[in-house]
Amino acid sequence: PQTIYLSDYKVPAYLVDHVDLRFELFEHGARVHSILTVRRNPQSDDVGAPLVLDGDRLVLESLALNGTPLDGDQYEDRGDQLVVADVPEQFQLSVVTWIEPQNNTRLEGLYKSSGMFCTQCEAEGFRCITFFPDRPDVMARFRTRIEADRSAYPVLLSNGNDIDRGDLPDGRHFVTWEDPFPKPCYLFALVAGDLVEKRDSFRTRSGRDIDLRMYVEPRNADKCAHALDSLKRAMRWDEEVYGREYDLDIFMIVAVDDFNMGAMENKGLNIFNSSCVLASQDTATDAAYQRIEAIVAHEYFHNWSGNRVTCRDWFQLSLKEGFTVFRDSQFSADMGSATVKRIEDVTLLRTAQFAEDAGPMAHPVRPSSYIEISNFYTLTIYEKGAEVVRMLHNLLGPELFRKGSDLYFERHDGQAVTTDDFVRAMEDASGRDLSQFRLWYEQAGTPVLTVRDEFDADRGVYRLTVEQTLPDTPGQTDKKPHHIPFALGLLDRRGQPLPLRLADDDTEAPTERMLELTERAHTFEFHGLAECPVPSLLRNFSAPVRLNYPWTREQLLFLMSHDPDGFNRWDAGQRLAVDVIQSLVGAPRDTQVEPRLVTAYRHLICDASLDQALVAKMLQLPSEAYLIELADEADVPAIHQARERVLKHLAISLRDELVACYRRNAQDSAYDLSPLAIARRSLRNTALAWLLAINDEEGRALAVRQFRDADNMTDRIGALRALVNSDYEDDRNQALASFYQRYQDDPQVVEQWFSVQAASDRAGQLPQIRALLTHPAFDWKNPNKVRAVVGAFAGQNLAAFHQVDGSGYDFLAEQVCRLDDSNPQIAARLVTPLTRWRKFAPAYRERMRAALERIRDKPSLSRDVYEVVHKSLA
Ligand code: DPP
Ligand code: ZN
Repeated sequence: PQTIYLSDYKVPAYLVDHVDLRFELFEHGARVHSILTVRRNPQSDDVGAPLVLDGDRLVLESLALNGTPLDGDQYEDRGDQLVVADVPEQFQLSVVTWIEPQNNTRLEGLYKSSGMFCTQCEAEGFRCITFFPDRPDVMARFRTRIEADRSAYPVLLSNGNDIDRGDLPDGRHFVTWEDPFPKPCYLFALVAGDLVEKRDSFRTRSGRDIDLRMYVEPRNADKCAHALDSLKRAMRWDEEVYGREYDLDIFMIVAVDDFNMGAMENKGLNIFNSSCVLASQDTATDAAYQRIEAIVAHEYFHNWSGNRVTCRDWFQLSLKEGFTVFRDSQFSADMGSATVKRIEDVTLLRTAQFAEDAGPMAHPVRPSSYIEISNFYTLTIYEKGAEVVRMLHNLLGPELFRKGSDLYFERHDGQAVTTDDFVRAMEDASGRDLSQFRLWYEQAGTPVLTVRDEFDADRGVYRLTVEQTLPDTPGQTDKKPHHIPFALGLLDRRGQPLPLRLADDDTEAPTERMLELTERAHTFEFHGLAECPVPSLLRNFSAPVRLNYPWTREQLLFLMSHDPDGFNRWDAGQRLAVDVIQSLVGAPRDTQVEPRLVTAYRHLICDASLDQALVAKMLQLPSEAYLIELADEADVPAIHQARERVLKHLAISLRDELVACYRRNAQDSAYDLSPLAIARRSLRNTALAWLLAINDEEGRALAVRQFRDADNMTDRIGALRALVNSDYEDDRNQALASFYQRYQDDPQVVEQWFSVQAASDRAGQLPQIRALLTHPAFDWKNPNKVRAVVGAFAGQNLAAFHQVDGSGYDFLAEQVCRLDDSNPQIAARLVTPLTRWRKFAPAYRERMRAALERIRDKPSLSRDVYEVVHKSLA
């Protein structure tokens, strides 16, 4: 396979102004008629270049230029490209292709999912539909006519406005859609199915009424309200916070069961993975409700950050994704608890993105090469990309940042641009020099900040030295220092914030500062201090870095209860727990568990005056995945045991407090989704999980009762999970059976049922995982099912996956190979846990590498898996 380089970028030789599409949809295939209105690009110096169109697995039926059919010697069909050598300055090209959506298991382009036709064109799926310059800097106006059987496909949708519809012979009908906004073909969408429509409306700030329509299969008609409400909140929020108003008259959402991604922001016609949009009290957890709200908002926000202003090429993917993730995280923070949202984002970043950044697939936020672009929809592009935008927000402050985003949208509306254009808009609006900041887009790897401090009691000066280093990553060494916003505060011994005087005469000093690091090392002196303060560093995680400071357990305990920054209060607790667990990894059995950890947790559980949402988060011990990420040479069973030991020690020591906590937080009013109600459900389910981890009989009775009586999915699956992870084998099996019995007709709930088992070291050992793969509800063609079993096993059930005989790795390799031919995108995703092989203790490492080699040696490996495996082994 070929590597594509950013440095090879050339403007397109031809532009397409208009696309006229006609789809004839049948059960045995689809005929796609396309008429492209093309002209030479005046910006291109490639004069006389042939017209080159992309295509993938297409059967070309006919080709005509300005109405005249072309002979075989006037064009060349190279399989992945259609080349027409002699074309005039302007012309119309008519192309007819034949495709087979019913056999499309890759779920790219046009395919069928539970009886409906749907599309996924980002990044390069449109070329699976018809020949086209499939690149985001070619923006065209689309008109789309869809023809299909009327009774099987009463609903026919595409982008924009429906301008015509009618009947055709043989029980068929058509609808024509026109999208007035020029767009790249990756934003094209089509849906045809027997769907019910849920309607709502939204009045924009300028007084236009927007028709909101959601389309789902009839059985899901009662699961649309949350998505539609979320959509309206997102529309209002984007007007208020970014000044962005919706532009078409209709906004549509469709739920599809078989979908590679979470959702897709097609212009005016967002298509969602059912699991990211459908919700009811009985079937969706609190986490799912929040995820749906965030994803609906994310896709909606793309209408400006992605669609109106799009990417010049796929190296710029983070231009739209990083910015849009930042926007949706701001939105979620505004809708619920901002601190909790920050904790969740940072947890994901530190656990998974830092791991990616330290592994063989490490790449900059703006990569400079790729083999398969689908492999670059990564945590780095999305989550680190969002952190980079957040740092701009931190450096500029909210007003200048808004000025910058206004300028960006105004300057580039209707254009396909680069991350550099985004930074320039921020620069021009703020007057700040961001040239060093741009390195965040170019350099891969997570910076490490090492902080030292000393107190000069005689002068009352506290001196803080911050050094930054940037690790080497594949293809990048000797990197330059980053421009880093570093927020901090200092506390006195009673926990009061101290003024941060950077000079002696600093009288009105603030108690929190956003320092800026630009050199390899900085020393800051804080004056006028009577005692040595406790530093609160990198508040609210002001930059995506690893922070090293020699915290004492005393300091961490102090910050856990005193830091005014909620995020840092949580982080102090995490650091303490990490320190305690790490000290037990491989330690003798009789090593004591830090008693002050128990005291601190007792305080969290018992003090009902604390912010319960924050407490619910603080009670979550650092995950095994995070502990592995922090280890130099991870010994997974030892980490697993040490973590279990701490958890059980806490549960035994705090047994009565946990029961009291459970009872105090029992459901006492109607189900609602307020942050407090969510926190209380989280607390009672944590209490249950801990009690069952120590085989507590009362806990077991509470779990069985909660499982039976719950009026919502959070509580029902919380009890199920606790039982599944307990030693009560009969209860576990009974609960699993009754849960399945109740929800077997609901694919989204069955997915949860699969993953509860696959992620559990009790119910998800290899033989049980293999049994799940042959369960009647399992379906290799459905990515959610594959993720729920294979993904959850390898990604969450770490002690079971990391068997010293390598059986877990062999299993994963087998499933990757099995999926590679039918759905290479998902297959490549599944490889991820193996890519980290260098991170593990030698016995494991070698077997992980052997599994990668087994995948490498599979005949006819897809480009997707090829890239991940070869880069991992390099
Ligand atoms: N569907 C993906 C997202 O919205 C790709 N655009 O992030
Ligand atoms: Zn996105």
